[in-house]
Amino acid sequence: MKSEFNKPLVTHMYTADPSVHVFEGKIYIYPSHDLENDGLDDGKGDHFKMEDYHAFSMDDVGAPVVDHGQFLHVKDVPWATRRMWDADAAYKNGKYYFYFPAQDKDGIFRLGVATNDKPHGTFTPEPNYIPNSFSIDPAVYTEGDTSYIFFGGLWGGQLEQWKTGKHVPFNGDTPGADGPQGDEPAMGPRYAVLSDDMLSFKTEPKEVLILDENGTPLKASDTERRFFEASCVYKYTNGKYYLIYSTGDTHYICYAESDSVTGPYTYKGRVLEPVSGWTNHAYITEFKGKWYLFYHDCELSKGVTHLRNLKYTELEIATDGTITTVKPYGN
Ligand code: FUB
Repeated sequence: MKSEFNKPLVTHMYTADPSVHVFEGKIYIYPSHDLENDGLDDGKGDHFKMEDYHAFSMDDVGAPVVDHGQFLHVKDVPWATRRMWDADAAYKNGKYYFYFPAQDKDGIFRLGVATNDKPHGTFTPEPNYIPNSFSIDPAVYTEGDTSYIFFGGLWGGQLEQWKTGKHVPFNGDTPGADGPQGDEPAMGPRYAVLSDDMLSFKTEPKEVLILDENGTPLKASDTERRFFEASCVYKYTNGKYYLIYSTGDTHYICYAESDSVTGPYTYKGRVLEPVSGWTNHAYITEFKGKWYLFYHDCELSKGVTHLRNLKYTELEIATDGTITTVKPYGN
């Protein structure tokens, strides 16, 4: 195991929720930026106070990490007020696109997009959020001419408030009480096809189904396997698609397999065991024929859940797509 693996990757600021792409032959990382604050850890995410994004790059695995500086701040986004959580970048038609969540003036999470002609440097946000967008954790997967955006997160991520397809506010005290319970099917992430200009949804958001080994949707009570947040998709060399996601309150990163990018996906197992801090969030990327897992934990802050740091390690993936579960602190 290389010495740079499983160590804080960025140490001069708190970084979380990696999204990672190979752009211009380098590894580009677009994390969230955690800030110190005294928000309540109340299951609604009030302690995750984030207001800007920095881009980072590495010329190669193990090379120094370059901080390209802040490229988007909430004050520059006309519709957004706070909580710039997990985001993702994409490249198409000679342009770079950055998709991010934020709360609007009514406290409702929406997804925004900003564009640039380089993978770093100032991104220009669209003046309005993406129509029909909601919840958190956007992740884009492109194949050929088609780009899909996956998104959604429970509890503070507000996905339950959209379970009917329309927004139903929730003012209760128990996070998730407005979502499915017990034997009811758990909620899956949502996906939409992006428009050709990448600035809007071409299709209505639909649910991504995650099934168990019998072909039955995972149940809400199956909290060690059901989706909670942080979904993203990659295609492996066996031609199959893999959805990875966090189980939130049980703290695992799991994966599920499908022959189709939009699912249904079948649960396969765990990618990553729990890390220090409450949230677990990961991204899988191929670089020069090897596969890497980027994730975060709270090593630098000594366990403060809302002050996280990125880490990465090489993944072992078998030819049939089976992932050897990463135990971040050894056995
Ligand atoms: O960073 C804030 C939230 O924590 C993210 O949006 C979630 O995925 C979790 O990592």
